[in-house]
Amino acid sequence: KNPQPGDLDPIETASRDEINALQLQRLQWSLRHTYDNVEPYRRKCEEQGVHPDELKSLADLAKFPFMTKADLRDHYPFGLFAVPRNKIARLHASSGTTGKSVVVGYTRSDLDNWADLIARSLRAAGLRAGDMVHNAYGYGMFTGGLGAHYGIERAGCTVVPMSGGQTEKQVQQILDFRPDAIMVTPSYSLVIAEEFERLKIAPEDISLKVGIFGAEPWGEGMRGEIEKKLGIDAIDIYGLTEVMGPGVACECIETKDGPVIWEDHFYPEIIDPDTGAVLPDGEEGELVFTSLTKEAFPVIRYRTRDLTRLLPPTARSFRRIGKITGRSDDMLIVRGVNVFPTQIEEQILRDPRLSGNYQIVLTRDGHLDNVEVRCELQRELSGTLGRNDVENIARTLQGNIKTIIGITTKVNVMEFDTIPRTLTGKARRVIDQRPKQ
Ligand code: ADP
Ligand code: K
Repeated sequence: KNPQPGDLDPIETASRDEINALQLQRLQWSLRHTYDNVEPYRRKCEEQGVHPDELKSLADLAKFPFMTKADLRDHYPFGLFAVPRNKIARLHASSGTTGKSVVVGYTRSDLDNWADLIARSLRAAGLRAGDMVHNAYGYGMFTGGLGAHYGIERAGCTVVPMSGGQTEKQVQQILDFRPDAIMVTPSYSLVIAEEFERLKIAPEDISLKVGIFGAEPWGEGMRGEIEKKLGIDAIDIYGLTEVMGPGVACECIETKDGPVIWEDHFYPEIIDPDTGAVLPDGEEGELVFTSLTKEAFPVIRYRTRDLTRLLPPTARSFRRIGKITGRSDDMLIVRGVNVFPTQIEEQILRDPRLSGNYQIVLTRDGHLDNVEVRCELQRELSGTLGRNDVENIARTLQGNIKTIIGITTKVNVMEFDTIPRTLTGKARRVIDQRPKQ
């Protein structure tokens, strides 16, 4: 399990001084590159009266403006790219705060770095060239599937590009091909584990030795359950589309004590989400990332909205992130997919027969998240429609949510005024009954 000489990139065991020096040099390049080529960010800097020349130390970064999801929405789709469109080798997308998704781009060199960092993450998870990896992250516009795919290849491993869904087939293929590792969301790994149980296959008879899990929060309880049921080491990988995708940070198998941030490519800060002030390491706040090497879509002080802490180095010279304890916005993560309540609201408002009042109820059924959308008929229609009409409204809404947001929901169309209003007039839109991690 322990890394052998040659398994690690030299910077992974470098001194703090060496890391800081590399970070400063790359940060100066990244800030300048963004300022020169991303007009909306340059304007933000001008408004705040700061210029990249003023970045003389890492701490000076605190003077520069943040980037947020709203900036991505305002400049949808390509307005924050720092290279001409014809230099973009690939696009990916994630969910935005309104109907528009967040679109990100990569140059060839960005894709190269991404593959390198996933490969480094796999080595951190104890994998070596020649190992076989079953990749059950969704392929497509999501960063998970293809991001992991090219990194698995880069690590010299055999990739099985399975993608998500079709649990029985996933399990059959694992039995037939005998992969060493699996990459998948933690919740779906337990669905796969259940299928093994159903087939009466004991954990020690499953070929998998390691699983690399991310895209949604999970805790030590879930780690224990996954490890026991699949007979593996369960490793936490963290990332987000705007910053790159999976592989911004990954846990090491020697310590399993929180994802190690690949600090030679991403500079982390923790801020107070209300004031924006930078907090010392160890204190809980909002995680902020600045990309150090990205060409196509550099981010400066990108507010992830993930709440966590920065922890001191252990297995590598880089700092780690603690468990993600929550979010400073209202984004929900449903089976690894990011969902904003306003996206569901937008689909409800498309149907003039529905009043705008609604509630989203999240529950966990076995290991998977279930979403119920409760909405109401307009006052004048209430009590006038037959069962078929009401079911029709529900089916249409369910279909629109599935096509546009990508999640399966149960839609419940109710009579007018059945969803409770609060005295403040501000409805409680989300009822999250999923067990806490
Ligand atoms: P990904 O496909 O890597 O999940 P997205 O952009 O769709 O990328 O979602 C990113 C968000 O997912 C993060 O901001 C965080 O809230 C959540 N997330 C990703 N990985 C983890 C993880 N290992 N632990 C907790 N939350 C995670
Ligand atoms: K996610």
